[in-house]
Amino acid sequence: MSKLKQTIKQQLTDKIYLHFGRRLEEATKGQIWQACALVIRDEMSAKKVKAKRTGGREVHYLSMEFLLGRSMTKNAYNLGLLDDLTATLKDLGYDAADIFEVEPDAALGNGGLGRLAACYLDSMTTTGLNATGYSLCYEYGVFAQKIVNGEQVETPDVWLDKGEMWLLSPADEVQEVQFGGHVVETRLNGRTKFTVEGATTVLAVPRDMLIGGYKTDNVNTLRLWAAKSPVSIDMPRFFGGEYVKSQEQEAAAAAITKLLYPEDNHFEGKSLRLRQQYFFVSATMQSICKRHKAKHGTLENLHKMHVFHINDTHPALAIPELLRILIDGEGMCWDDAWEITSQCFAYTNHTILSEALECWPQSLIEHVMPRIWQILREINKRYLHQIGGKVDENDRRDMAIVWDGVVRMANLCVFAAYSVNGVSALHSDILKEDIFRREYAMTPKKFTNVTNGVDHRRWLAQVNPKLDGFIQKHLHSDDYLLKCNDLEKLVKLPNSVLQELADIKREDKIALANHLNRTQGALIDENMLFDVQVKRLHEYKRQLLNVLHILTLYQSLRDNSEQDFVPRAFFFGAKAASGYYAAKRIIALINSVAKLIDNDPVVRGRLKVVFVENYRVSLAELIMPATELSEQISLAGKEASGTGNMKFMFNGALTIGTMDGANVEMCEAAGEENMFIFGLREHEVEAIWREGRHDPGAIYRENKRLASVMDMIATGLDVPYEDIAGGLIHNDPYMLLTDYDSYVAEQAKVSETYCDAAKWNAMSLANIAAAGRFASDRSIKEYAKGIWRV
Ligand code: 26W
Repeated sequence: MSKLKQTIKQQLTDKIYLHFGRRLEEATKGQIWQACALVIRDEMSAKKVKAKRTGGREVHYLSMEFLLGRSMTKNAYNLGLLDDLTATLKDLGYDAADIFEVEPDAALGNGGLGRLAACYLDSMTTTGLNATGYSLCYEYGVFAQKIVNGEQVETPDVWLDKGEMWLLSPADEVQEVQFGGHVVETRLNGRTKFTVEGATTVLAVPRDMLIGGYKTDNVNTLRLWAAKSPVSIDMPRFFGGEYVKSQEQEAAAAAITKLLYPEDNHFEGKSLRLRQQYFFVSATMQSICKRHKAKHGTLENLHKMHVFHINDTHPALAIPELLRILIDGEGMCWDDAWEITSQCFAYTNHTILSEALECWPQSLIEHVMPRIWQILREINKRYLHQIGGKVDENDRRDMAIVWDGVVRMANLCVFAAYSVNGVSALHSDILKEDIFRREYAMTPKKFTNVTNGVDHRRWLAQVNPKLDGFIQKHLHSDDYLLKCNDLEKLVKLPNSVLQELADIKREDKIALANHLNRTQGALIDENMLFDVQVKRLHEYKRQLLNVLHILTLYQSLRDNSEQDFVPRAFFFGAKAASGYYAAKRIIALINSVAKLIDNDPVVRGRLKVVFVENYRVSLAELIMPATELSEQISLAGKEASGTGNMKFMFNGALTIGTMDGANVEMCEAAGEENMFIFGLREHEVEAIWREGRHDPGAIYRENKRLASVMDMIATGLDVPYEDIAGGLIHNDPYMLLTDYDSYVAEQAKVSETYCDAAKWNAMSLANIAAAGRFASDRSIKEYAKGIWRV
């Protein structure tokens, strides 16, 4: 046994002995997992103590979501311990994969925005930045999805029982957050002093997760705030027999971080959500300001040493909260406080869907945080004054931060932040030309683009060790793990390597098929083309367009079962927000189509539809390597970037996609000949709306093939879906019918290309070779240099 393995074994023995009072041989699987977590956590703590910090500006990344997934393999991999840990477990008689599966996903996020934050934490740490992530310690992450009779059922997602092992609790850094009450103004030395009386205090307890980087001693922290009442029990009430009432205050406080709201790209305006947001930013800003003041004795130089990054508008209340701390806490005048604040914040926009833009009722803000409301009103007044003469009345109305009793968070961010960016070139252009065009005209320098990226160490090397081995073997080094552009060298490889690539894909397909057979009883033939669409369920992402294509193939096979046909397995994985009825109907439809195909001997064996239950990070890690065709088919202009598209690309899948979000740049990088592009371009979509040419009813009447598929959806399945078909005919806001023919034609090209295995594999290699620029290391370097200036 190697020395490292011996050390790990000794440490595991000690942990089991000290924490569970058992001998290693007597430990349960869960205890072995916990012991592994402790060993790794200790290793990171030790590194953190030793880490030397550079003096530059500190980055604080504020995000309501961090979709982390599992941490064990990630941390072990980054520490360079994964192989030895795996081998040690094997020596002890365990299957390491079995132990690693004990860990629940930390699903503290919904989708793209949350997973991006997790990838960025890794890259910030690996590239050596002094950065801290901040979020909430939700007791329940995004719901666990069950499919019952074809429909989604939500169940609570318990993660803390085990996830807690990663968390440290620095009790001396608890913060106090005030809610409600009323503002009292007193005059003191010619100035007005604002205090809030009658407020309710909620404690913010920090739960810190250490984040280790790859091949570096740098260790950063993700700070998750948990809410707690200062009074856990009302003793007189309890002894008076009011047992439930005696604990109400604690319950009310704990409710704040009870669960993550499952709405993705849809604003709900719930009062508890507003409380979550303020709790989050108030605790964060207070703790940073306190630490800074303790060290420097003043907050006057805060902007020189810190930058606060706002991940979409959800943490935007950090802006008035900082003003509050500077004015009410430090006694600064407005102008001085504003001078500092306006140099502290950078804002990233992640969506232009109007229903996703946060607009809070003024009355709610006033009620929940009266002092913050006053500050917002003052910002708005000064902003309107500043733009006063420069814009007309319509623009003034659209640019206002507060208008007609509504507070618009995006307008607040664009005005107060010194930097505003979108997440792909196309998306950033839309920000400049459309939703923020007026602000862009006034302050063009503020606006930039940073195209998203993904952590390729996790999403390639770690989840696809065979592909990682292939790359290292042929590039004769592992440099690409830190220098993502090294992947470009793969283009020079001779065609003789392509079979190896195909063999790897085949093994990964078998692994996925076996897993889905084991977990949900799916029977999948690994010889089929694996065609995958995994992402949140949303009408704009057009899972329904995919269904239209599947039913087109189905009908074509029914009409002529003798035709040459490339067998395909279609995989869907998607959660629908609990209140999103249309999305839930689409899940039910997909399951109906799956059933139809399974029960039909004519198509069975040539078509297969699998709805992957409870799609999440740990499942994505199995799916990405096994995918051959990645579906990125949103209506052009709607998907800000997409990041799943990049993960597939790193794993050698080919993409069928629209010219939307980062697909545009993927196409530029890999070459159009290596992608399957279809559909309207963004400017064409615009023109159709502008000229009033959108007419889905006409398309339905004229396109026989499409009409027949839609009629089947309406009344030809096990249950009717007339609502879905009718919605398309009468409304179709995401233009599925308009793009249908082009999509089906491109899909035919996919099948044709797949028959030429050599060509397919060459295209796959070309995609991997071009994927380097979609690594989050590249994105983070751009943020560091261009935006954070660190
Ligand atoms: C207030 C409700 C709400 C919740 C979440 C509104 C908006 C959101 C997110 C901003 C939605 C989201 O995750 N957007 C995705 O962000 C990814 C990372 O930049 C992009 O790749 C996706 O295209 C974008 O949809």
